[in-house]
Amino acid sequence: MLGTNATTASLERVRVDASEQLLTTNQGVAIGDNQNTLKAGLRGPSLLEDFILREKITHFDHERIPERIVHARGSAAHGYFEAYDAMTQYTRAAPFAEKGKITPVFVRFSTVAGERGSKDTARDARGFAVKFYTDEGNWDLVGNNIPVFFIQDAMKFPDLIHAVKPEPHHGMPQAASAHDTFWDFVSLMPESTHMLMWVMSDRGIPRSYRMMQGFGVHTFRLVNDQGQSVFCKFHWKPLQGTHSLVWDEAVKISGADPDFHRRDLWEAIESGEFPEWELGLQIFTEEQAEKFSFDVLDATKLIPEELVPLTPVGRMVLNRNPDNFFAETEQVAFCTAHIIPGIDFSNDPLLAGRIHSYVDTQITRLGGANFHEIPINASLAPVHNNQRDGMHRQALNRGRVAYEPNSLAGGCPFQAGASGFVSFPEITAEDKVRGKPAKFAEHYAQATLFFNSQSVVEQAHIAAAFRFELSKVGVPAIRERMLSSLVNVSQALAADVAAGLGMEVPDAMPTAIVDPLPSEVSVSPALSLLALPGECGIRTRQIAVLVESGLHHASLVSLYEALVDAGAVVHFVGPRVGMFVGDTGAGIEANKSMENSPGFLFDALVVPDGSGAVQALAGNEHTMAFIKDFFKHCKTVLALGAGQELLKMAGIDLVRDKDEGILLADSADMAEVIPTFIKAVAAHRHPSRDSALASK
Ligand code: HDE
Repeated sequence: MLGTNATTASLERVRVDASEQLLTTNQGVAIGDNQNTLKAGLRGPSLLEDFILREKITHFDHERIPERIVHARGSAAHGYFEAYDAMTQYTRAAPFAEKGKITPVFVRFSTVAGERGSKDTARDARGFAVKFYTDEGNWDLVGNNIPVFFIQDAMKFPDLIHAVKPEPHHGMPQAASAHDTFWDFVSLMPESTHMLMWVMSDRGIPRSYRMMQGFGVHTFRLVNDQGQSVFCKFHWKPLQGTHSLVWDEAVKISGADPDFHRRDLWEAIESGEFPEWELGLQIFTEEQAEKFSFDVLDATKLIPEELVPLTPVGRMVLNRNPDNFFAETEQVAFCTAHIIPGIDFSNDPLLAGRIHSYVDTQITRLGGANFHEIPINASLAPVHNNQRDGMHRQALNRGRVAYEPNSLAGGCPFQAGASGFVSFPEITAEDKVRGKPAKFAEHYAQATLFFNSQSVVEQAHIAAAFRFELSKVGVPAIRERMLSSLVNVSQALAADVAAGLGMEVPDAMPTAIVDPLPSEVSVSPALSLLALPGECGIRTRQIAVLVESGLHHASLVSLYEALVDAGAVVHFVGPRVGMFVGDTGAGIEANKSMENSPGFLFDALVVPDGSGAVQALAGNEHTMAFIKDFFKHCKTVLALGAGQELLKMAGIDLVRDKDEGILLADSADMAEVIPTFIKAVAAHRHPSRDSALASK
């Protein structure tokens, strides 16, 4: 079986396989008739004694549990983490104890604002929650795909979420921040500006869960076995490259395939293409942190990699899909309070609120205090304590002792002392206050750093996203207030957005701090998606090959073989599904149709040679829209021989055929064009063709 690890054995106990088995009630009684209610006569009333009907309906009536208040829509997979080296110098945490150590993990990715059945490709942050089943208990690293957050203090979280969720009077819009209440709130909260820049960038619409970075966001502590501590930030880097959609594509995909990211993750793992991430740590001391121009306890700030570089410490591979979506993905309960010896918290006030929130919400969602016993949540390390009873208790704790100290059970279970979890003895002796440290008052420097670190195309996409979102805001004063905040980030950005809204650029919003400390870094290439090293080949890339009877068969066969060899997933897309006959009389079967799978669902397009096929495709109502989206979304297109005519008909100006990623070739030249095509697809997209550049 694909990807076994230590969790496979522990979950085996609850796996159920009904093959060759009789249908039974929950009490194990075999059911004779699963079609008809018990009645007094064939046309008579149904009988109350029908325990089979009543058990079935009663269970059905209770099949739904409350969805998560945030991150309701998600997808998950099993896998493992492998340490590159022992990190004992910094931490005694079990996963980093020795080189090559393997720790099983379960990872859930999610959107934040949308409900459980909402679309995958909404503009939003993405959750990136990792449960490590370590030898010393469960450690949950509950992160996002963006390294900063909207707010500095947990006190504001319910306000933020109430503002972004559908407006309470009419329940709209679903899975979208483009509405008045969200922008009202964030425009009054300048600390959210940095995170807004990330969400409005293409990071807010990832290509795949497999192609996102992950971040622990907060500053955490590492503690070694001598009790010495350093600060650290956690970063996950996808080995598949970090790639995003473009907005027009994301909107269209949400209609054609709301499960786009869920399907992508599932299919990759089913086909043995296991996604992989490298874990990197930014390690720094408290003394270093004090000198930074920002506060490391402020979750709206990141630490530029130029200031504290990443130390790669291991890799994570996801190699097994869940057996059951509800039992695993839905019932998994992550919690920032789940830490293990060697990891500790910092005093980030946002983190403090999270330490409370997760268990609290899960008690409602999972129906009581015993959800740690649900198989997906159970620790692989043994659990012994004096907690007892409660709803749905599974453990059969034996004996009469459920207290400590005791003599009747020989003092067991006994506390571990220094070998157990010991909180880092940080010295704290200050007045009880409600307030913020001075550096928290600086709200714009890193928003500007982010914007200035983007390429021209990325900046144009950020401006377009602000324009789109604010154009959906009905109250002009909110638009204006947000613009006045953006002036503090970049005059050019504010001007661009204002022009798109038909407004004047207002005066800058007054800032909370007049004389901020100078930033250490003014440009950080690591913040630009397009500047990230991205040569990741074409494994799992979805390539559409248009097919129709009369196509040039030999050229497609050689292309198909080369692409499959390179790990791509090739789809033959026809005017309908089923067989088509090529020029040699050989058949090619379309597994998709242009109607059921529009062009924007694929990463690249091949238009076949063969005049009969081209003529028939030209007459199909879907062909032009199918082709145009590849061009619009700057994806790679290869047109062979007569197929080039279709590009012309779609309005693609072949005089500009030098455009990056538009490849024209004769069927005779396949050997030459295949490597060029593969290279172009590996580039993901060709931003030099982006229409946003036209106005630059
Ligand atoms: Fe969460 N968050 N959060 N959050 N969060 C939840 O817990 C909360 C925050 C994150 O796949 C909830 O079980 C508060 C930051 C992820 O199951 C809830 C605050 C980051 C997931 C909750 C934050 C996250 C959640 C809802 C501010 C990135 C999904 C259901 C103080 C570092 C985990 C649940 C999964 C889920 C509270 C802010 C990430 C309500 C109070 C910052 C990935 O407890």
